[in-house]
Amino acid sequence: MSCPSPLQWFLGLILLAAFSCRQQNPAISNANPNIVIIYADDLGYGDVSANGQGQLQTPNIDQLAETGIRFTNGYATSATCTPSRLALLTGTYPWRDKNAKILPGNAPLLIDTTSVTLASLLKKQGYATGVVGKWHLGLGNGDIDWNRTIRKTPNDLGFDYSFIMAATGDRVPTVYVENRHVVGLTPDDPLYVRYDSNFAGQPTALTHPELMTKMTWHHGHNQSVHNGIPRIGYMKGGRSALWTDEQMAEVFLDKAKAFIDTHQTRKAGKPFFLYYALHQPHVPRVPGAKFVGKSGLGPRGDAILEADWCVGELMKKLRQEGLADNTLVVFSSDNGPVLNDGYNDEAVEKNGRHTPAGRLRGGKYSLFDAGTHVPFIVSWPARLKKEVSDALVCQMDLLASLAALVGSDIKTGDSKNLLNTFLGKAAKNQANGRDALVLEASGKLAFRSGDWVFIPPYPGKALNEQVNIETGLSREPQLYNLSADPQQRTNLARTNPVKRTAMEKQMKQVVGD
Ligand code: NG6
Ligand code: CA
Repeated sequence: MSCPSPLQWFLGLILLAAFSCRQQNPAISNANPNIVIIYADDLGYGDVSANGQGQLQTPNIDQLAETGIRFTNGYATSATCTPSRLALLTGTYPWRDKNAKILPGNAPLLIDTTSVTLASLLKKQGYATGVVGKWHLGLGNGDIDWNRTIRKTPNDLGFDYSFIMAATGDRVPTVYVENRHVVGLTPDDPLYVRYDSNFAGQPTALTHPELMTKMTWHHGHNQSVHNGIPRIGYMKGGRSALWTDEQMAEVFLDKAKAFIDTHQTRKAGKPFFLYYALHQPHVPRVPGAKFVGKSGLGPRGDAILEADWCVGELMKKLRQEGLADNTLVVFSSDNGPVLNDGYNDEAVEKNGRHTPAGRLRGGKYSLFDAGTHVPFIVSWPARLKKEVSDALVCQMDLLASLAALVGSDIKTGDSKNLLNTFLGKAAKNQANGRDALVLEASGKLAFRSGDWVFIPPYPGKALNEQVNIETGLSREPQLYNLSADPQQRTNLARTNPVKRTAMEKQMKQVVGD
């Protein structure tokens, strides 16, 4: 028998390499699906048509519920953005960290770089990890020079790739940060950011109201103006890097798709985790041209239709790459809805009969249910059947649950392993979700246990007049039974002291005194 020729050797080696690559590649397995978390900003329970309580149509988000589980008792931990995001990524109650409140655009990174995050744990299990969109968890050490390499970014928390806005659309700096650099910044026009006082000689919405060509402010938002829109905070220079709000949805979507291209299973031989943090429908609501006027509900409704389109485009990309079946997608929102959040954008005037919070009481910033009770869908076509679950689940539980899914043995704090609930194996009743959950709004806490909610007495106004949302604060203790009274209309604290005392005691056991 003759020896193999060099060409035969070469072909043999290629075959061997291809075979061993398949052996090592766990990505297609059911235990290691790709994972995408799509996280909307200020989207209410009733803003998603699958939940059946509003007037808007969100067909692409609804489609996720066709291939998975729609949770009717899904919660963010908090009624504002930063704390909810902290809990989502670290699996820890945000009220344990006194700095976990709405951050300015120049805040230091809130999460310790030694902490376990969703990204770091999945990376450890062999995932390629990326975040695209709204960050709002701080960057650097608090003294960022935006013109240099930024030292502490999502890339220090387990993300291989990041393309983010630092805080919110209404906060400076209005630039994108990719990994450790401001995108498009040129040295001839450096960028400076401050929140305490303006830079000498720089215009603001107060000194130069004529700069507000696209939107005027209603409350707050009267400092630096960019793209005809007044913002929170002061900014100088960096003109080459400033974003265009109308293009933001496409910019983030393109980066999310590019991440899938770069890291998608077949090329990189790894599963991926993408945290796609949409900006919509947070203020300022400036959707792209094709969505303007589409909803009939003004810019807020249009921004939601744009968000729905983004979801559809991302799913289309997964299908095109043959990845849709084995990708687990979680869709949720960081807090409840608000109409007037500081701009004159006709959100109130054009809302019509739409109910952003569905039938729930309150909204963003509120301790009432709509502050934290949000849309929550888990889709995974390869594994899940369409189902509606009323189990009590929280975004904070994704950490322990996904850890269990990918075989990680990390220790988690407040995060509960609800993998069976998220995968629909459990029966459809609350016994399979959490027993209890602490809810937070502006540092004040409420407690849900089973169907019951207890709100301790707090000083403070019952109505946040600026946004016209009930705060949930009262000097009287409040006790509601959500199964009989989802709108929290009947306070049972006086008529059912036994339950009230039990709830109070249970809450203290979790929160401390
Ligand atoms: C508030 C802003 C509001 C919004 C919110 C953060 C004012 C008057 N209001 O302080 O417009 O930016 O912060 O929203 O400035 S969140 O969804 O990121 O938590
Ligand atoms: Ca938010």
